[in-house]
Amino acid sequence: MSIDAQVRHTEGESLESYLNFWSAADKGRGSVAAVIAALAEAGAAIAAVIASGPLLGAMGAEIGQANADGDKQRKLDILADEAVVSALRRTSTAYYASEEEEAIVTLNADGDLAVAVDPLDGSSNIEANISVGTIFSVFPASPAGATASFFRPGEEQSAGGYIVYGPHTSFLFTLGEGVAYFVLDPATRTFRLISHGLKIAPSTREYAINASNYRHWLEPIRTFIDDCVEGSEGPRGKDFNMRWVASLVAETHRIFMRGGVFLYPADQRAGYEQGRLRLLYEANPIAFLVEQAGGAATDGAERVLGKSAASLHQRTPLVFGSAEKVARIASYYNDSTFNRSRPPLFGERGLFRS
Ligand code: AFP
Repeated sequence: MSIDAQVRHTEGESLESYLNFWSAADKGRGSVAAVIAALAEAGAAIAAVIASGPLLGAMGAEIGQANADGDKQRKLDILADEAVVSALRRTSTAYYASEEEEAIVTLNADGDLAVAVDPLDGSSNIEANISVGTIFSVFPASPAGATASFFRPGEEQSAGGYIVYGPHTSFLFTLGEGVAYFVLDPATRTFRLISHGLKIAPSTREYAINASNYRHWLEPIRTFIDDCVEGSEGPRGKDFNMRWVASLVAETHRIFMRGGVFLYPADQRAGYEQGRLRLLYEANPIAFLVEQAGGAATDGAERVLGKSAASLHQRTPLVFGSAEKVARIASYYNDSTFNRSRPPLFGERGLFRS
């Protein structure tokens, strides 16, 4: 991890002090700062429940309904959604979009923000005691209403971030001025600053993908992974390592801490034509954070932050992380002459080792 020198913030500073400093610079910033504080409060409450695990009952138990996206809802999904909504009700959030809600919910009609949230990402990992998280994206509310507030390019976000409930609870967010990294102090239940201006290592030898989907992938992804797997004997001329937690927040946090690239591409399974992850409350905030840290995020054809959602739970293929690696993967997509049986191209790829 490398950190930009920033003198105005000190390690251990409270989230409250950090947000007060930021919002004092401009009158319009207060409502965004209040949303970050509310999400932190909800996150601390969710972290406390997760820390108790099965002592509070079977939090990973499916409760019979499928959410708007077709995934089975678990007890903790609902609890997390309720914690987030009740915290946001006390802010100037006009519109709330959630993985757990079929449609946009109006919270405070006079509010000036629109907040999209995946309250509990990776919930299928709960019983295994593997990290799960909350992901969020904040847009200015549009005078044109709820839909227009969300269906716009991700680059118009005011803030984005995630909370990871792992061995400790980490909170990374961006207000468009770099990435701030906080950790929850369990003694005081307050978030304290670890660093400001977090950067993602530009290059990496580590990738994350669910390799059991190999046979469903399209040619560019298969070839990229084949090249990695061949390691020092293949066109890349070096060895790679692979990780897959199946929890987007945990993968993202690992990439922030030590570099790497994450891939959830489109594939040939029914329902995966646009990958698995959701644009509004997963890809958008992750892409915003990653770009703010010097990394990159693409759907293979275009920059994620240039995309506009056309539906609330829209999926998108997602590749993000170390900038050089993301550019390299995009170049596999852009190679229209791709044909694995043609050795010259294989050799040509080998010329651009990164
Ligand atoms: P859940 O919240 O249903 O566990 O889904 C999490 C997730 O959307 C994302 O965090 C992972 O990257 C992805 O699913 C893993 O899914 P696969 O099982 O397809 O690898």
